[in-house]
Parts: sequence; structure tokens; C-alpha cells
Amino acid sequence: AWLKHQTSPFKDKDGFEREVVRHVETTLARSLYNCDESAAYAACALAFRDRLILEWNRTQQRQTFADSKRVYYLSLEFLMGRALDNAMLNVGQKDLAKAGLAELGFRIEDVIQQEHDAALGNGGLGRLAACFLDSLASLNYPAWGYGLRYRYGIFKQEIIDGYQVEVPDYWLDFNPWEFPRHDVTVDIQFYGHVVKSTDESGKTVCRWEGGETVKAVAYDVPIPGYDTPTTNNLRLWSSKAASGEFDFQKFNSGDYESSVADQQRAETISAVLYPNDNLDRGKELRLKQQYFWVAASLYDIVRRFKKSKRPWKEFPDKVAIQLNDTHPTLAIVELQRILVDLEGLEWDEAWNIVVNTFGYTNHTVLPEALEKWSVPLIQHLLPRHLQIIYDVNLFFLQSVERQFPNNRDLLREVSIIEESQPKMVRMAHLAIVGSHKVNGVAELHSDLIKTTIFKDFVEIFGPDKFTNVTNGITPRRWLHQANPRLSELIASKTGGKGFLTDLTLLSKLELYVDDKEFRKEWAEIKYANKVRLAKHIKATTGVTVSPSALFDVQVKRIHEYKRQQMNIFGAIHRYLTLKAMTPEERQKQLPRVSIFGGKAAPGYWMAKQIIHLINNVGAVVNNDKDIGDLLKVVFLEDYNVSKAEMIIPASDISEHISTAGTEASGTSNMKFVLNGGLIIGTCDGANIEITREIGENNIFLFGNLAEDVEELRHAHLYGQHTIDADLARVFDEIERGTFGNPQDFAGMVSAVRDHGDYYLVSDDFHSYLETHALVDEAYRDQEQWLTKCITSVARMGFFSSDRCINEYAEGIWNIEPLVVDRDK
Ligand code: 26W
Repeated sequence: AWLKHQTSPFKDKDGFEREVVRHVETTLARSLYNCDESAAYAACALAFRDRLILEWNRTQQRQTFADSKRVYYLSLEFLMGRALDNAMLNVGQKDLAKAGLAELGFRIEDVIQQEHDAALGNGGLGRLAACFLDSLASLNYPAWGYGLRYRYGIFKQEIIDGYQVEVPDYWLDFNPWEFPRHDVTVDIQFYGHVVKSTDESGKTVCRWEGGETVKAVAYDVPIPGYDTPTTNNLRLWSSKAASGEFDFQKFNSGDYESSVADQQRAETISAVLYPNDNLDRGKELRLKQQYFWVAASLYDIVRRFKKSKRPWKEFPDKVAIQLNDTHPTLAIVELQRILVDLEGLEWDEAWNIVVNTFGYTNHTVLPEALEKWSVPLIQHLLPRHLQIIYDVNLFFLQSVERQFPNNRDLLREVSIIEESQPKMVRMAHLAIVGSHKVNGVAELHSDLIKTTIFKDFVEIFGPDKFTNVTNGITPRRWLHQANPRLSELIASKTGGKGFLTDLTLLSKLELYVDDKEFRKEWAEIKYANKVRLAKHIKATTGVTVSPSALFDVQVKRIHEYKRQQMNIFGAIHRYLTLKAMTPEERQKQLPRVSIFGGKAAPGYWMAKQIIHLINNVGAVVNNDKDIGDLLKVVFLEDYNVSKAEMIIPASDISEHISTAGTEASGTSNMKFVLNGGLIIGTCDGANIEITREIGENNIFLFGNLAEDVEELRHAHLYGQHTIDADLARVFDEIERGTFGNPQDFAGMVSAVRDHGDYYLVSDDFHSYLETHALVDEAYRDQEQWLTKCITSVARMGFFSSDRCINEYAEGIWNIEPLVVDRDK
């Protein structure tokens, strides 16, 4: 209904076309005669952008006028994907655009495809931030995202001779979705020293002086909510040389090149997204990125608060800041510095404000992913911050000492400073001490952090500081946009599009599980999605796959804990089993396509070895005449958000098979089920809650439990473990050279067989194979399978990121939606 009242969207198709033509002819300075698809995309994006801007401005005015509490989501990653399709759907004008573009001679699908993904993230954490922005806007919460405007997003992956090759992702050539705010800049200081002095009242004051300055420039990205005028802001900072820093001395003395070099050095801060996922490398430039982004964001937030002229103690009533993992933890220190050094508050008063402002979300328990920064590095880069960290730690440890006297071990365990050589700052400890709430991202994960890595903090702060908010996904992108036909079918049975804003309405589908016509349409949609993926596979890999085969998909970052190696070992086992059969026996087997996709961090050689093996197995299996359609193995290049939108709706079964206790939540598991695919998985992360919601008959669970992992690892180390016979057979075949030079895979094999099998591949392999046999059997009964799929979708309401954001809003941020009067 708001569409009628708001002035921004297009009145009709002709109005839209006029705007597209105007942009082609003026903004792009081209004639309609040489308007290709890329120009059509540009003009269409600009036309929609114009419409978003008005609501965006109005939203900001409304939120400022209402003086409502805002939440600021600080994330080093926002994995947004494409914006045009999303914008058209959220303002409810995709059909109109489709018709308009058709009249101009374009297919809307082709136009949409022209857009470069905004890939400012690695994986789950970054995509979660993007889903959260969609939900925050759709639910009318006053919210901003703050991040970095990387010039290079996550690298593009090419597969050459079976190996991953990384290509830089230079994505900013044409980006109509960002607005540079050259007037919104912040000078950010690095290095220098601290000067102590005493003021009139005899109080010690600290000033951070000297060092270098880099300028942060704001770039704003509008975030339209679905079916609401609320259009929130994502502010990304870009680094530039500060004007005073540009060395005119050098310039005048003719050393032009070196003054340009200084300029470029400043710009490198926001140049590139670090491509490591779940691995902390402790690089100085990464720490610079973190402080640069955090300091600019806080300056902005504080500036906005100060305009209200309220007393400082009201800061937490107007501002909530959420830390997306520990990457922005320096914000805690920076706010304390602003309040104490610059605003003159007493330490305790300031610290109260800080703690009440921040919330911290933990996304991983992997020890190698827990951030630590060396004390000498922080001392050098941020000398005043190091002092504050030491003071925070001192007061914290003193209070622990009062609470638990004479417990040196406890103090050592919980200290923010690790007494190693060199000393290290444990960012998670700092984030816990400086926040009022700490949350995990799925029930098992939240329990694990309370009983393992953070257990001492539960003793100290009490259990109420720790909470769970199970992750969710936006149904707008992951159902409506990615699977429009299924979305339409669901709308026709659940009473319209309401399920897109209240996903629990999916439950109405249960009434139609037995409806013949409905089932037929459902199956046709899945088949059509598989045909589309099969075409993509053919076009990109040259492999022909049959859309009637079972599509078995594992797409996610490549990591040992996610166990793509187990999947490919399973595929090899399947191949060997098929080979050993008589042609008659083979005839009876179920055809299957094993589909892999995902990037390996450039320095993670084991992950790269896994990719190589998958490709080599594909090269053998796909060309084996004995096998034909019974097994195909493909690796899809450059998995990203827009590819996910095509792959996920085409899956029959997807694999979420991490070692129990290692995958904090997983979010693609939710996307697959929401699109009518089943899953095979371990009892890990959100798989457990998915099972609870959809019923254990509708999921294929296997493998050891988190509680058994420690003991199993121990058994490996003390030689009380014999390797599974089927797995040994797979290793033999690899070592015989069937899949290329065995040397290339020696690391993968020995990690499991000879080096403790940390991720317990051999422990779970048997159960994994058995469960795959059950999958085959279940898939043969297509009617039963379809019933499982439909029933599962009907029970997925819980996994909307809207539910998740409402839980944060109520339990952590204490903010309310700013309801919009649509008739005004
Ligand atoms: C310091 C290097 C580094 C970089 C990224 C460490 C850790 C990360 C992320 C926290 C890793 C990550 O993306 N975690 C994923 O977060 C998702 C959203 O909560 C979860 O669904 C995934 O299970 C979790 O792996």
C-alpha cells in the first residue's frame, strides 16, 4: 500500500523507461542505438538509485527527528552480492522493470547479470552482516552498518589445470550504489607518543601526540527494506592521505615520486580485504585497518550524539554498538579514550558507559581464529590504547582477585594480556570485559563457548552476560530473489507474500503436502532450477550432467574443519564401488552429481590440495565410460553470493559435515532447506536446531558428537585407532596414482592417517558412507522425498534473520522499530 503513497517509485512502466533512456542519453552519454546490456544495467541501476535516495534521506531525517536509539553494526565484512535485483524486489517494482526493459529490447535476467558482486567478505560472517542489514531495514529499526570500502574484495578464483589461482577483484570501476561523502572525513592518527600532565585540579591527563595522520572518507550505501520506505545506511570508510601529510617539502624539492609514494601508502589501508577465514595472521596492516575503521566510525557516532546535547551518561540510551566478532574490539578502547582523554570523564563513569554500549558476538571457537595482537605492535601503532588496555586489565584483574582471592591460575587464564614472548593482547577477553552481552550464533555454539573457551568468564560475570542468538537468513534474497518461482508458488498457498515478512506463515504449506497439483508444480520448479545449474556446469566446466541425477552440493569456504576432504574421499569410494560392479549391477545404481565450490585462503596449502584432488577426481570419473551418468564430480569456479543464488535452489542434498563442535552455526544449511533441498550433516551448529524444527525424519544426520571429540582425538594421538577399511582403500587408490601424482595429495592423506586426524575424518567416514546409502535409498522414492522437502520448508520459519534481529533488538540492544506512517 505504501507504494501508492510514497513519491519515489515509478508510477508506471513508461515512467521507468523514460528514466532509463534519460540515464543512457545523459548520465552515460550514449545513444540508445549503441546501448548494450552493460549500459542497460547502468541506466536501470541509476534509475532505481534515484528512487532510493529520496526515501533514504527521509528515513535519516525521520530517525534524527524521532531521536530514537540507534544500533551500529560494526563489521569488517559485508558480503552484499548484487544490489539491483534486491532493490527492485524490495521496492516492489521488478515486474514493472521487467516489462519496461523488454520494451527496450532487454531481458531483465541478462541485465541483472551485468552487475559485479560487492564481495567485501570471506564467508558466513560477512554474509550474515548483509542479511542483518536487510532485516534491520525491513523491520524499520534505526540502524547503520559501518565497514571498510576495500578497493579489492575477496579475490576471484580461477581453476587452472585443477589448481586454484587468485585474481584481484577490482570492483569499483562502476559502482552506482555508493555515494562518496567528501565532506564527511575523519583524521585518524597512528604511532606517536603519550604526554602525561597534571591539570589545575591535580588530576593526571594523557594526550596522544605526534605520529602520522590518515584521512578517512565516508562512502554511503543505501539499504532498502522490503515493503517499507525505511532505507538505512551502510557507511564504508576509504583511506586517503591527509592533506597536511602530503609532503610539500619533498614536492618542492623535486622529490615528487616519493611524495606520491606517501600518498599511496595511506591508500593501502583500505586497499584489500584479508582473504583468511578463521585464521589470524597478526599482520600490522590488518591492525591498521581495524583501528582506522573503528576510530572513524566512533568519531562519527560520537559526533552524532553530541549534536543532541545530552549528558554523557545517556549515551547508552541512544547508542548500541554490536561487535561482529573481535575484529572491531579496539572500539571499546577508543570510546574509553574519547571519554576520558578528550571529554574529561572519570574512568569509572566512562567505563560504565562503554560497557553498556557494546555487545560482542563470537563466531568461532577454532583456536587459530581467536585474535591476538602483540603488545609491542600495539605499543608502536597505538601507544595510548595500550595504556588503556593495561588499565582495563588491571581493574578487571583486581576485581577478580577480590571475588576469587589467591587464585593465580584463574588470573592468568582470564587476563587480557597473555604472558607469552612477546606478550599478546587477547581480543576476545577484551571484548567480553568491555561488553554487557556476549552471544554465540547457535545453541550448541553458545553452550560451547560457555563451557570451554569462556568458562572462567561465566564464573566471574555470571551466566546472564552470555546468551544465544541463533543465526538467520533473509528470505527476501534467499527465497524470493533466488527462487522466484518457488516463492510465487508458496505465496499462492499461504495467502500472498506475507511469508516474506513473517516466515512462520510457511507452516500453512503443511496443508498442501498431499495436494497433487501443488506437488507437481513444486517438483517442476526444482527440476527447472537443476536444468539451469546443469547449463551453467556445461558452460563453465564442459561437463554434461543429467538434471534427473541426484544433485549433491557442498559449497562453502574450503577448510579442513568443514571436511570437503571427507566428501571427495566418499566420492572416490563411490567410484571404486561402481567400478567393481558388473554392468548389470551398475544399471541399478542411482545417478549422482557431486558438486563442489568454494575458495581456499591463498596461503592455506592443505585447502588448495583439497581443491586439486576434487578436480583431478572429476577429470578421471567424468571421462570414464564405465561410469557414464552414474557419477559426475564437478568443481564450480569462483563461488560467491550471486552464484549461490543459482546453485542453492538446484540442490537435492547439501553437505554440512563439519567435525562436531567446530562450525559455529552455518547459514547456508538454512538456505538449502528453505529452497526445498534436504541436508546431510553432523550434529553441529545450527544443524541441530534445523533438526529440531523440521523433524529428524527430514534430515540425514551422522557422525560423532561434540562431546566425544576430545576423547577421539586423544585416541588418535595414543595410537588406539585403526583406520576405517573403506577409507584405507581410498588412500591406496590415491597412492597408486589413479588421480594424478600421489605426491600432490600426500599431505591430505597423511594428515588423516599419520598425523592424528585432528578433524576425525576416519572416525566419521563409515557413518558418512552409510548415511549416503540412506540418501540414495530415500531419493529413489521420489514421492516420499518430495514430502520431506515440502514439510521441511513449511517448518523453516524460525530461521529468518528477522526473528534473529528481533532477538538482538530486545535482548541486547534495547531498541525499538520506528514505525512509519505510510500515509504521510
Ligand atoms: C582473524 C581472522 C578471522 C577472520 C574471520 C577469524 C574469524 C573470522 C570469522 C569469524 C569466521 C566466520 O566467518 N565464522 C562463521 O560465522 C558464521 C556466522 O555466524 C557462522 O555461520 C559460521 O559457522 C562461522 O564459521
